[in-house]
Amino acid sequence: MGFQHMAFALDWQRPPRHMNQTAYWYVNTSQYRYDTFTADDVDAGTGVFAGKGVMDLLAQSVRLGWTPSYPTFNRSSLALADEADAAGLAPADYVVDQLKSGALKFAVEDPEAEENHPRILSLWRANLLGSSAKGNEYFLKHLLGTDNAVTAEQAPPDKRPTGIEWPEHVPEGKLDLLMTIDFRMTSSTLFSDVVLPAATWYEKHDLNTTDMHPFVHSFNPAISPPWQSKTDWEAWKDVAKKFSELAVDHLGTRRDVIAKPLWHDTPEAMATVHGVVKDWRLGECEPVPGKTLPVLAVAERDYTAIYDKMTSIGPLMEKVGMLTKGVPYDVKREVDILRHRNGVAHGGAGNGQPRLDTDIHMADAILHLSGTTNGHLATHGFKNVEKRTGTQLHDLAAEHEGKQITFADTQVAPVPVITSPEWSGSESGGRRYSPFTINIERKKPFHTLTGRQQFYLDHDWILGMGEALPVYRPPLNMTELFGEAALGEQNALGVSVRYLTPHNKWSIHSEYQDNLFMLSLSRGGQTIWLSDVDAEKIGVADNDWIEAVNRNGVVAARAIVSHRMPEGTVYMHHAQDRLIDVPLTETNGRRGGIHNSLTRIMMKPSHMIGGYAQFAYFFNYIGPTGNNRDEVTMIRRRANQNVEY
Ligand SMILES: Nc1nc2c(c(=O)[nH]1)N[C@H]1C(S)=C(S)[C@@H](COP(=O)(O)OP(=O)(O)OC[C@H]3O[C@@H](n4cnc5c(=O)[nH]c(N)nc54)[C@H](O)[C@@H]3O)O[C@H]1N2
Ligand SMILES: Nc1nc2c(c(=O)[nH]1)N[C@H]1C(S)=C(S)[C@@H](COP(=O)(O)OP(=O)(O)OC[C@H]3O[C@@H](n4cnc5c(=O)[nH]c(N)nc54)[C@H](O)[C@@H]3O)O[C@H]1N2
Ligand SMILES: [Mo]
Repeated sequence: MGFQHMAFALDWQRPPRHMNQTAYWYVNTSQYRYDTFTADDVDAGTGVFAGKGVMDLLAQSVRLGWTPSYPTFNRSSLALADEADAAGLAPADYVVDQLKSGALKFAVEDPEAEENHPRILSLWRANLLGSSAKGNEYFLKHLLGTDNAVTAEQAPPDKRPTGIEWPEHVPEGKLDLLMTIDFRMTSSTLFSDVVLPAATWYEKHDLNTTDMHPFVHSFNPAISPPWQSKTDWEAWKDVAKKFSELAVDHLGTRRDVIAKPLWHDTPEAMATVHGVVKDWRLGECEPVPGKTLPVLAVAERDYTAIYDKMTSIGPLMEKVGMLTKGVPYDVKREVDILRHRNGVAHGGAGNGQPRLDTDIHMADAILHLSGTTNGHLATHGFKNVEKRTGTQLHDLAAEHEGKQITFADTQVAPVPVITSPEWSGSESGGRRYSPFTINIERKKPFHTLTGRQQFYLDHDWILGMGEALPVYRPPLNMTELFGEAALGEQNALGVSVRYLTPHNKWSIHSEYQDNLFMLSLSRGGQTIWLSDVDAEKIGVADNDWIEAVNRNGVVAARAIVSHRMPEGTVYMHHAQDRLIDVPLTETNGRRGGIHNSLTRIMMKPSHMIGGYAQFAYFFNYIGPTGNNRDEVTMIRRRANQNVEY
C-alpha cells in the first residue's frame, strides 16, 4: 500500500495511469493482426461473439471502461483538456460528446495510425525482450523494426475484426527510443538505444518483500557503485531532473484527461447489472462515465516539478489519506513522523513536505505507509474494516500495534511482517502466510459479487464461453486456428510437438544462469528438452543441435533428450537470453532466437471482462494473460552440427 502510493505518485496526483501489459503489447506489437481466427471460433457455439474478432472485444472492453488502454484516445489527453476549455465544457462532458459524435476515438480502434503508436519505452527491472515478452519476434518487427523471424500470415478478410480500422500497411518500428536500466547485458539491453548501468544489490540500499513471504529484507552496499553505474534511485532522479528542466520549454503545466477503468473495491465495480453487457456504441445504453464508460478524470500536471515531486511526499497523503482495497487510512501521523525523520524540502513544489532525497528516505516512507510494517496502520485499517463487516479483526494486528519497522531495523536482520488488511492472510502469533485465512476464519466477506468464494459466474461473456462453472478446456487447436502442422505429423521440417515454456529450475527468469558456474554445470547455452521417443523420430541424440520453427519464429538450441518428457511435448525453459551460445540458424541464416521467439500473445475474451464485482480491474489484480502454453512447433535435427556464430 505504501509502495503503491509512492510508486504511482498518489501523494501528488490521482488517479494513476495503470495499464495491463498483455493487452498493451497485443495491440502495440500488432500481434492482433495475426489472429487468423475470430472470437466466434472460441465461444462455446453460443454465438455471443458472432461476427467479432478478439480485437473487437478488447475495443469494447476499453470503451465500456472494463480495462485501461494507452495511448487512450486518438488525440493527446493534454489537448483534450484545452479543447474542452475552448468549448466551454467540463473535460468529461466534452469527451463524452466527442465520443458520442464519433469525432474522438479510442486509440485501440485504430492502432496502426501513427498518432496512436507508443514512442518511448523505458525498461526497468524487467527483461522484456529476453524474458517476459510473448511474441518476441513481433516485438522486433513491429515495435523495433529490426531483423525478425516472423513468417505468420495476417488474418484473411473473413477473419478480421470488423469494428476497428484495418489499414493494409502495418508499420514496422513504431518506437523512437528504447531505454533500459539493468546491471546485466540482456536481450533487452542488446536492442536498446540507451542503457543506463545499474548498481547491483550489493552496491545500493533497497527493500525486498512479497505477500507470500513473511519477511522484509534490506539491501545494503558492500561497495559504492563502480564506474558509471548508479543506484536505481539516483538514475531515475537524474532522468526526472533533466525532464523537469526540459519541461520548462516544452510542456510547462497542462491539464491531462485520464480515462480510468472501473475499479475493483469501488462502487464502479457494480456497473454491469446482473452481468448483462450493454454497449453505448450500439445504442443499448447512454455513455455515462464510471458506469458505461471509463471514469473521466482530470489531473493538473506541472511537468517542470516532476523532480521536486519525486523527491518529496506530496500533500494528498495528509489531505485525502490512502485507500487500499476499499479501506481508508488516515496517515497524517505517519507523514508527520516522516517529516521529522527525513526533514523537509526547502523551496520548489515540495516546499515544507517530507524529503525523499535518498533511497533510504523512500524505503522508510514505504515502511511507514504500509500496514504490514506499521502496526498502528494495520490496527487502524482493521478497525475500519470491522465497521463495514461487523466481524472482529483488529486483534490480528493488535499484538504489534506499537511496532514500526524502519529501514534500520531491516538492516539488522530480515523482519517478519505484521498482519494487515492489505492482504488476506494472517501472520498473527507467528503463523505462516496463507491466502484468505481472514475470510475463512473471521468470515470477512470475499471481495466477490456474493461475498463468498464463488464458482458460478453469470456474466454474459462467461456464459457465452460455456464457462459459468469450472470446466475442462482442451488446449487450443493450433492447426485449426493457425494452420500449424497437426500434432505428431512428420515432414521435412521434423516432427510437430506441443511447445511449453515453464519456469526454469536452474534460474529465476533470465537471472542467475548467465554466470560461469551455472554455464559450466549445464550445457552452457540454450536447451530444449524432448522425449527419447520424439528424438528417435527425428534422429536426434542428446546434446545435438536442433532447430525449432513455427510461424512466430525460429530457435536453434541443444537437445536434452530425456525419458522424463512425454512423447509429443517439448520444454524450452523460460527465460534463456539470446546472448550466450545462440548460433546462426539454418532456417534464415540469422542469429536466433529465444524461447519467446516461438510464442505469441493470445487473448482470452473472458480475461477482458470488467466492471463486474471480482471481474473489475485494478493494478496487479485481473487482466488478460499471454496464454503462451498452447503453442506448437516443428522440431528437427540440424543438418550441420558445426554451428556458426
Ligand atoms: N514464454 C513465456 N514467457 C513468460 C513466462 C513463461 O512462463 N513463458 N513467464 C512470465 C512470468 S510469470 C514472468 S514473472 C515474466 C518475467 O519477466 P521479467 O520480469 O522481464 O524477467 P527477469 O528475467 O526477471 O527480468 C528482470 C531484469 O531486471 C534486472 N534487475 C534485477 N534486479 C535489478 C535491480 O535492482 N535494478 C535494475 N535496474 N535491474 C535489476 C535483471 O538483471 C533482469 O534483466 O516472464 C513472463 N513471460
Ligand atoms: N526456479 C524458479 N522458480 C520460480 C521462478 C523461476 O523463474 N525459477 N519464477 C517465479 C514466478 S515469477 C512464477 S510466476 C512462478 C511460476 O511457477 P508455475 O506456475 O509453477 O509455472 P511453470 O513452471 O511455468 O508451469 C507449471 C507447470 O505447468 C505445466 N503446464 C503447461 N501447460 C499446462 C496445461 O495446459 N495444463 C496443466 N495442468 N499444466 C500445464 C508445465 O508443464 C509446468 O510443469 O514460479 C516462481 N518461482
Ligand atoms: Mo511470474
